[in-house]
Amino acid sequence: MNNEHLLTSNSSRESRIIVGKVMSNSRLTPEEGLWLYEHGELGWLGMVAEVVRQRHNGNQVFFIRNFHIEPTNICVNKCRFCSFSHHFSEEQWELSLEQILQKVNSQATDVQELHITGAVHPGRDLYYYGEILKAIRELRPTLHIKAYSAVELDYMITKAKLSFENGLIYLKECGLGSIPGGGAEIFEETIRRDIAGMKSSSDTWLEIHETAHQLGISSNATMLYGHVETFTHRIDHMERLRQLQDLTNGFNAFIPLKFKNWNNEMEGLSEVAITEDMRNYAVSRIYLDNIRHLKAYWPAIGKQNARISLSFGVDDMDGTINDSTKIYSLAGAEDQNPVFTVSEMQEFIREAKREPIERDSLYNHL
Ligand code: V47
Repeated sequence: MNNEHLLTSNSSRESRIIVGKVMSNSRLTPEEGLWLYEHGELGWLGMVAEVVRQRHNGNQVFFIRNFHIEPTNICVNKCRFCSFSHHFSEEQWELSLEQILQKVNSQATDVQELHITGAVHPGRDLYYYGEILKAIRELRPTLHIKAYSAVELDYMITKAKLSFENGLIYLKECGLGSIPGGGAEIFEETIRRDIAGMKSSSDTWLEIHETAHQLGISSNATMLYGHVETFTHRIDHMERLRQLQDLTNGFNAFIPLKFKNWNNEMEGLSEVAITEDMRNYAVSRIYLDNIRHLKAYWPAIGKQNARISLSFGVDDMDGTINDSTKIYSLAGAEDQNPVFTVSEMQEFIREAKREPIERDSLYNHL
């Protein structure tokens, strides 16, 4: 029995049409995407997503040796879902440049990537963040710096009264390697205003990524799900990303981020079930036909759930992280000290019957 037959036996007309499209590598419409969320049976969604994953990435699962630096929790924004900023924490703090460099220095020399993201500090500017990049590059010239979400970039570049293009050119000259996917939240404007207040608009987020891509700076895209958004909002979010990717091809990976409900203004909301996480991975994999990698950010969902996600379209396990991020532990993640050694990661991927591939930030195999 071939795959197509397996996926369409005993099934509805809609599911047969969708399988036909996936098999012939044709694009799904937003209505079909919504149908997947509303009517797709979970096991079937997993099988269809796995067809797409295999087409993009064969049997390979990627990971990187990486660590995070979160420079401050002092933030001009007050997002209702955030447990990290000073608004919801007992203390305000900011790392000095010296402390940042100490953190870089304490990492093994074979670490490939540093991910810098944090809060939007009202007292800092573009040139301060440029100096951070320059100092890190001087210390570790081969370390790839994936830094500053579009929301941080919007604040610092606007404050410097530069165009996004010129601000990004300056940061690239200072050592910026790529841009992380944070700050996307949910693009639909009503929900965005509700959960993320006056944070940069969706159009601004997309414009900054588009400009970066045009300058040869690649990036990631996230989606915060499992709060007050609907399936229609998730499809709208992915549709906007899919359209931008058609133009630029600059997104490396899509990263669904599950809303965690500890210690923030939205703590009255329950977290969605693991089945919903898997449904979301599968639909993302099927719908986003032009973004090659789908990442399970294991500090957010836990290692065991990340393992299950490998059967729902995921091919990227992010990285070793080395206990260097607090964004999720403060929000109630299972892993309060997120660490994955390289051998643990390789074993983990092999247990899922996949081939572990250690990568650099641009997905070259190492
Ligand atoms: O934009 C904050 C999310 C993001 C909560 O590019 C929360 O490789 C759930 O963007 N519950 C920042 N999510 C982290 C981020 C990221 C993470 C991993 C990899 C990459 C990448 C990027 O974290 C924020 C927001 O969407 N977030 N608080 C919370 N309570």
